[in-house]
Amino acid sequence: MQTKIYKHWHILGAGAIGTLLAFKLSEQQRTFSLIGRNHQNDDRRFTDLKNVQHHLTGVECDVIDGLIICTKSTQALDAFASIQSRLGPHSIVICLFNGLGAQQLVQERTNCPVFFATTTEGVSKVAPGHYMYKGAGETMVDDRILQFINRDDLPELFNVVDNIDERLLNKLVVNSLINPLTALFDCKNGELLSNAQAMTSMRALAGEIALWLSTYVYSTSAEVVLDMAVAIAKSTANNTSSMRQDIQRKQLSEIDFINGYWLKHNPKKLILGENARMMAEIKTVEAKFI
Ligand code: KPL
Repeated sequence: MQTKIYKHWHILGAGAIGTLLAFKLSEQQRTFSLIGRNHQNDDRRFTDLKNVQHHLTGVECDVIDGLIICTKSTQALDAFASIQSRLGPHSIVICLFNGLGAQQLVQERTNCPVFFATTTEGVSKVAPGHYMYKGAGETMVDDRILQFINRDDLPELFNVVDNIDERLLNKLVVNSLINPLTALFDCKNGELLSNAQAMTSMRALAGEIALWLSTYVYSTSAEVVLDMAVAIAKSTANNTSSMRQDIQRKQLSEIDFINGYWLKHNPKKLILGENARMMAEIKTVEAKFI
């Protein structure tokens, strides 16, 4: 099959991961448009791992061929709808955001091919419009994308993988056990491990999610699920989770697309009381400022 050439990329969402992508593309001497909240090309500053600061400027380009959505999962569908009229017959869409569920909503809205992606890159906001690279990670995209695009046209940071669904589920497991608890206990990821109440809750979440996975996807145990989250809580001990950051900034969290995913996709009505409690408690906190 003849593939189109994708040289210019539109990045929807000018936050931490969007800015990292813009930086990686500029390093490859590729052009990009970085579309932020005001729908214009946003300028960004980015400090790389060697502590060198870069000024990133996008290029205006009306027609969108390659689109990477890096918004919060809560904003992905609205943001996509706002630029959808600019997509052409060869457009392809990559969803690179936390959680699960919003990707499917984007997919249902368009006839363009939509590919799921996930990342473990560490980038933090240090000032308005300024982001800093905190730790290199891995960014993975579904290898089915190669049916539509040459490998060389993909931004270099993407690794193509044949098990993106499994990787997204693993990330969802980790986020479900760590993120709401760090937000509710207002602590760093590693501090959960010495908090008896948080660990009791984490164990209950692990049991419910192991039941969900064993019922609908693959057989696993609460220990395996818990170990996965404990390992990440240790390796990111000093991190402030994305959900704790959202709550600290008085922004809507991604709880609907994290713990909410297990509850929403549960045709056998498994009892997932601790996940439901996390949802309710985070929503109670959000209701105070939204
Ligand atoms: O992905 C994360 C998040 O904060 O959303 C973890 C892995 C928990 C790291 O902070």
